[in-house]
Amino acid sequence: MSRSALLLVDIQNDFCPGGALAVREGDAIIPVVNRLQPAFFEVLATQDWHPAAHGSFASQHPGCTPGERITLFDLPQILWPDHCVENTWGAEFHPGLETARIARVFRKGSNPHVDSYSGFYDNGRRHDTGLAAYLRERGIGALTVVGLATDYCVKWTALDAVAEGFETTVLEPACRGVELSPGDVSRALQALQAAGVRVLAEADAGLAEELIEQA
Ligand code: VGL
Ligand code: ZN
Repeated sequence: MSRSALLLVDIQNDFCPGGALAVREGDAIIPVVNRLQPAFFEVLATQDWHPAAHGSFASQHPGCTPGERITLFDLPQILWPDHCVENTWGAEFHPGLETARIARVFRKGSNPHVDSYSGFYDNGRRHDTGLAAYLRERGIGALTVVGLATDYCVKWTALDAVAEGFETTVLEPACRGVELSPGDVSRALQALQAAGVRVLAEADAGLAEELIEQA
């Protein structure tokens, strides 16, 4: 059986209640995620890490408000509140997250001109974080993706993982979404399944843990 890694996506203060881009119940995943960690060969994380003047921030576009859609250097872009600004509290991992086992952190979103939802590539697929090469070097063939937010960074990370040939699982009880429009989370999960990602749902949570314990 191939080595399996757990990828913690953007479990940062700004995506949790009290943060700038709070995801409903974002912090509810933390005990679940902490419990899962020891079952994996390796634990990795991504961190949304923006300069203060990032182009995805509505504040950088006079007259625009968060949630609006614009074109940013030829790519469609949803405007967000200022969030996960490098070296600020909002960009730090949530204090409840167990970080001692994290072998490596892949930061994304540092280029002010392009957003980066996936932990593998920016939205224009020009910059590579090195995650795919890292997994291959370590002999990791399977990736379980958990974290925030289901409909953005979890979704695009898992889609890239499966496209890169990794056996990819998303554990629904260990993810929460933004839901800018109602139904975004369920549409994201459907898109993941259609792409060949194994999505383990709430009802399968016990099963998910069993599977992981056997891995
Ligand atoms: C995310 C919106 C903007 C995420 C990051 O982590 O899902 N969403 N930046
Ligand atoms: Zn961001």
